[in-house]
Amino acid sequence: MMQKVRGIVSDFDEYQGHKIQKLSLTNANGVTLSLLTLGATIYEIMVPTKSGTHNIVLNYYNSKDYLANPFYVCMAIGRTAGRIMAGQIVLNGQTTQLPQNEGTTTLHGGPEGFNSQIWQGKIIQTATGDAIEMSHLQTGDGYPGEMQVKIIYTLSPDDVIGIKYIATSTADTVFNPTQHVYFNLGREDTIAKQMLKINAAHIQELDQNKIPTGKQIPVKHTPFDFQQPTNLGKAIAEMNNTTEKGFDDIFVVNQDQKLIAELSDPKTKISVGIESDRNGLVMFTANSFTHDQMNLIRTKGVGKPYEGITLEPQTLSKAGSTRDFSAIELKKGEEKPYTIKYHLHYKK
Ligand code: G6D
Repeated sequence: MMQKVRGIVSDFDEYQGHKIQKLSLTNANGVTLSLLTLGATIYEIMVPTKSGTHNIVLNYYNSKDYLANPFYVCMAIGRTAGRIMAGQIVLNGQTTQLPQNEGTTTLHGGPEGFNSQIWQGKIIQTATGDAIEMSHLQTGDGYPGEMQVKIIYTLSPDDVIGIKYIATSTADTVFNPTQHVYFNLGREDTIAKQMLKINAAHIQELDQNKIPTGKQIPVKHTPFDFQQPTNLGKAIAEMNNTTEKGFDDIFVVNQDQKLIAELSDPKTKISVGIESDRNGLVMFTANSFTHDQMNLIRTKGVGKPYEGITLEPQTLSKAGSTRDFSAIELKKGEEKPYTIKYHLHYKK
């Protein structure tokens, strides 16, 4: 009988007078998923390898480090991932002005987004063993309606991490959550030697504020073509003449295959397959990581460009200049769950 997944809760540290807890799940293979109640942040994904267990996500020494910079490292993102032009949402003909936290844009749910909240965490029981439930009543963020949010994190006996976002609101609102996980599957400071495959033939055209214009661009014969496993160092080098000097783009994923993307490291033999029930994937290669303000454990207290790569499943925004929010609308009292899965593979 396969040993069930076990969950434990421990104290991590304090943030602004609040106790921050760490909740962990471990399966019989020795894989561990850990979360912090600050920002429903994925703190560790530990996989067993020949040379010991390896953390494949970026993390900090302290809770305060997570909010000391604008990079949302491994944090839950919501109510809406991505950027909202002029911070204005239009629902039922009504315009709501949201707080703007990137010039005139609202980024990642604004200044009171999911990442900035302290969530209630608890271990719950499921058929395959323990799971982690993070819950929070999202109010005061400027969005319509009070939103009760639950995020259920699971680790299966066969090494699949599941994240299920469930929300209900007291008024028609918008909901497009994601997890801003920075993966680094190798033992190096950067992801340059890692390979990426994305099942997407187009990216969204973005304006100078990184707002989707509504136009899609074919990736064929461009540095954005990851339809076959592609070396990230080479792809990033092809972006050297751009202002971004790397990727920060929205891929229009084909949902005809189980996985929408796969990241792998040829040396550690670790790979992560991304599964999603939505049509968009943001990829950001940490181009603007700074030397200071980033007390990252991997690089002993500093941040380095390309230290990790985010793969953020979400619903493609039609909004942009079209102001159409129908794709991410959540009607009053409606429940519209979204799921992300990380399929872990490694060599023991
Ligand atoms: C930068 O433009 C990028 C975003 O996509 C990313 O989410 C953020 O850094 C952390 O603003």
